[in-house]
Amino acid sequence: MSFTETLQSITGKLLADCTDQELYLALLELVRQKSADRVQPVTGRKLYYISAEFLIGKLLSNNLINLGLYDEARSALAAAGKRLSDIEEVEPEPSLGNGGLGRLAACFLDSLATLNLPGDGVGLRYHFGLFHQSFEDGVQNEKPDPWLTAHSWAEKTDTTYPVELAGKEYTARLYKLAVTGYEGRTNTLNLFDLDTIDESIVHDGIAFDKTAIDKNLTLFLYPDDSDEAGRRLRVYQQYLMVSAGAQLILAECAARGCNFHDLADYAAIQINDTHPSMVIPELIRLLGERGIEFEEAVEIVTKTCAYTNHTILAEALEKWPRAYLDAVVPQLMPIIEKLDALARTRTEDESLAIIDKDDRVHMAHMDIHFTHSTNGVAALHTEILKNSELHGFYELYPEKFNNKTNGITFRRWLLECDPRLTATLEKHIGSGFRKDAAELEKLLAFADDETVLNELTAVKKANKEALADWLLHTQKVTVSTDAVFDIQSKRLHEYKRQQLNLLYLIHQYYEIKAGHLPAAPLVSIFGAKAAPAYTIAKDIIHALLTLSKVIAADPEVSKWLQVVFVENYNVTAAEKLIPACDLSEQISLASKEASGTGNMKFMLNGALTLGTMDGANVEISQQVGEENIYIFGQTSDQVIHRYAVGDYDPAQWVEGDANIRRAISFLTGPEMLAAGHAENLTRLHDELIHKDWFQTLPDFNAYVVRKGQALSDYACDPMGWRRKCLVNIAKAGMFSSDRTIAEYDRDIWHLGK
Ligand code: 26M
Repeated sequence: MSFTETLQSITGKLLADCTDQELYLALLELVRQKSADRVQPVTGRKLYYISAEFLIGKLLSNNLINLGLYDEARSALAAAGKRLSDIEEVEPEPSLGNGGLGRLAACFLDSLATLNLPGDGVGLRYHFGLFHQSFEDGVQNEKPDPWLTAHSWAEKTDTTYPVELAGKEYTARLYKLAVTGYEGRTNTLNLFDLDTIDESIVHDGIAFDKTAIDKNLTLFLYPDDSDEAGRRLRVYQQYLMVSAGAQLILAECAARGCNFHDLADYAAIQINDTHPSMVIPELIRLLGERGIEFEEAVEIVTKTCAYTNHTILAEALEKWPRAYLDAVVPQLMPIIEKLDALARTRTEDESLAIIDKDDRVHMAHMDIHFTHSTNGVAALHTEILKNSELHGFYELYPEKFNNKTNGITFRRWLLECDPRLTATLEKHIGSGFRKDAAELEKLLAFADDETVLNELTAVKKANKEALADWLLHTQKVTVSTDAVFDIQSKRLHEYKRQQLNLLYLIHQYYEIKAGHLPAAPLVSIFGAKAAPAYTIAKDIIHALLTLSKVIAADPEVSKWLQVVFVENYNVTAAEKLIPACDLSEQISLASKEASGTGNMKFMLNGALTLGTMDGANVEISQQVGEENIYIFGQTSDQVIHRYAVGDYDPAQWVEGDANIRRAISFLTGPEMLAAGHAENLTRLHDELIHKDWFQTLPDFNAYVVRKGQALSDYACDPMGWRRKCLVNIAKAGMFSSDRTIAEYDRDIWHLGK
């Protein structure tokens, strides 16, 4: 049967007579059938990647590409007068993650299946993903973001497990979502849910009754910052995930012949940050029910589990008050206490204990003591863990610590999102890079080939036109594709320093007014959601939206400068923004961004990085060489030292530097107050002058200079610029998540063996 015939046999009518919705459902069904054909039996060790977030994004095109059906599907639809891109619009995005951590989990699933490794995900089936963001009166507004439609990728199963929360029994139901690799096998993303969830209890945006657990437990993915009742709900969610997950793992292993004493020969469990850490005591509890003594259970669990740390930010490291855990998971507390006692026999250092003197349970500490591997997510991050944040643990268990620099799947972040670049690469270096990212280096042979460089320029221009179209249709803004497209898209956090970019833009506003024109016009594009309770983050969004209005209303400045804040930044938006970017903003305070993965996506799509020596920027810089990246600012050592001394005083920088003073004062000046809200602007102004916790001001001048250099290179040396872009694409191979997964397998998992 031809592709058209197969599809018509599903729809029961001619493709030309189908709506986009009907075609979407038919393609979904077809992909399901083809994915099922690629399920393979498991032998030896199988991975369970357990994570509170899987930011999978839309799946239709990704699955068609991985199944090798994309071109066929597109032509069959075109022959019937339909466009695949229109059908893509029908699919709602599953935004089941906050940002990098969740997207990493999704990239890892793709690479596991592509490398033919047995590796499933374990998580939660949230009814709403991260909230939908809209801007009203210059302020972020949050609404539910539904993705579960009558037909969705996650299929209901008959498998259920009992889970006891606060002494009451609930029933966790398993849903399965097929994950098919590129020319690879099909694995499973296992998502748990309760049948009793009631979406109708959501009111006024994303508010809901927090007490009715049976109705609300899996309603929402938690934004990474929330109130007291929300934090308590997180413990409920986490235990639902790990208890159902652990029962699933034990059942699957038993079905393959495991007697539980040999669990580590059947399963490897990767704990993605501390959200799933309760899987450790839960497995010990379940093994106990199956007749295994505490000491042996601890050994088995330690051999089976490994832990990944994704941040050094103290406010993000989970420490649950014992009272919470006593209330929600009383069955785990005796085990956690025994683990704490056991850990205390290994060290006298009180700071390494699981339960501290204030009766808080440190989830990361439990992970490090009772798993066999702790890894950081970029070289610098792992060094900081070993040398400062987790130094005591490193002294106790040096053999457990290792680095696994993050990566991204090139299927979604090159083949799918940038078909123009993919085709151009293929023309010159063949198609080997599709399976082996290291082959991108072949492009270096064309570094001085003007024809190739011109083709890359044409690709970028076409992608910028496509983005301009999309911005016009979705955001109602017009941008000039002759300008430099400068993009900062990522979660809104003070440590990521969108406020540094904001101060730069104000500085440029003044410079242009004074007749000091930049080398090139600039379109400065932001995409970012702020956690609903993160006040200053929301103030930064407000300041950028207000500045955007002020500049747009000023004909003198708007010829040279435009600020665009894209509403509801998500994976779908990222796929539009990244291929069109000239300059990628990666300007976190050195030492604070564990890795970053957006930095890799932009580089792969031929953008140049303007960044600090932080996270994986350090490795990007090593790969491309310092002449092909714009680095500025304090080093992580300088930052860590400044924090240690504790003498940072932003007021001194404001007093000592007229440009800084001018830029900050503008926030509460007449232009901004006329266009925005005094309360938000004043709060941000005061925060910068009195706290500036992430040291924006010491990096301000270096940032202005380096960004000026980038703009002038772009304008004055276009061939030199494009050559740098080529080197970035060619050197992106090491940031493929295939490389990352191969390293996890080699050093930690040993799958299939
Ligand atoms: C929460 C509230 C206020 C400020 C910060 C947070 C917060 C920060 C980090 C919460 C959780 C955080 O860590 C988890 C996380 O998402 N880490 C990200 O993981 C990615 C994948 O490894 C890395 O690329 C990112 O650098 C890292 O921030």
